[in-house]
Amino acid sequence: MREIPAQPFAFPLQRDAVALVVIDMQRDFAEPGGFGASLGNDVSRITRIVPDVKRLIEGFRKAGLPVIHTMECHRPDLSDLPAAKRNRGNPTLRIGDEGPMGRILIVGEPGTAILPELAPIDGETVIEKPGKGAFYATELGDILGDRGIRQLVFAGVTTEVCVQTTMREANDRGYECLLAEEATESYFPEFKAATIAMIRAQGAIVGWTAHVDDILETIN
Ligand code: C5J
Repeated sequence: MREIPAQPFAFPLQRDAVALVVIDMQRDFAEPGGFGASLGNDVSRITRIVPDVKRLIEGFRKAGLPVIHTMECHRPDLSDLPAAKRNRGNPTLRIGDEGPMGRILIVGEPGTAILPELAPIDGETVIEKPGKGAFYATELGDILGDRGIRQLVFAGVTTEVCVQTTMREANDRGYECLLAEEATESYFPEFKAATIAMIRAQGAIVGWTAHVDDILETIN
């Protein structure tokens, strides 16, 4: 069995049962005028990880392993957007409002799209999710079950919100989870560091963390 060098100990790779899950690498989180920026965040932190996310995606494709993309987004009629979510955060633009890249976080709008450098290719699964976690109100659990996936490598944004929420639920659902450290980012460096630390604490209580280079070398 191949092992990926990881923290707190080596990750026991099952090459026939692993998938990459790329969380929410959308223009709305990475570009000025989007949702992330409307909350007062420095979005340049997110664009800086694009080359590492791209390397990871291309490595999985080259290895013939599944790549799954998620997008945080809502229906145009906002029927899947609870008031508790829309009204939170006091942003200058709320979810559903018309911004410079179209309606914020609404399916089909330009700003909601995945960054072009990281765009899904034919055959890759794209999960549209109304929550922070990728299992809530989506078909992700069924898709993974149908494909016999038991291990998930995570990349994307933001580390402590949508990535961590998804990873924690995946862990509860019995998946072995590995976070690619250079391929995830937060608007708050201290939140990224804390998330990485808490994931791998207590003997990998939520999962493992590893460097992109080590993941790529082991899968290929
Ligand atoms: C947030 C996300 N932070 N994708 N979404 O609202 O992490």
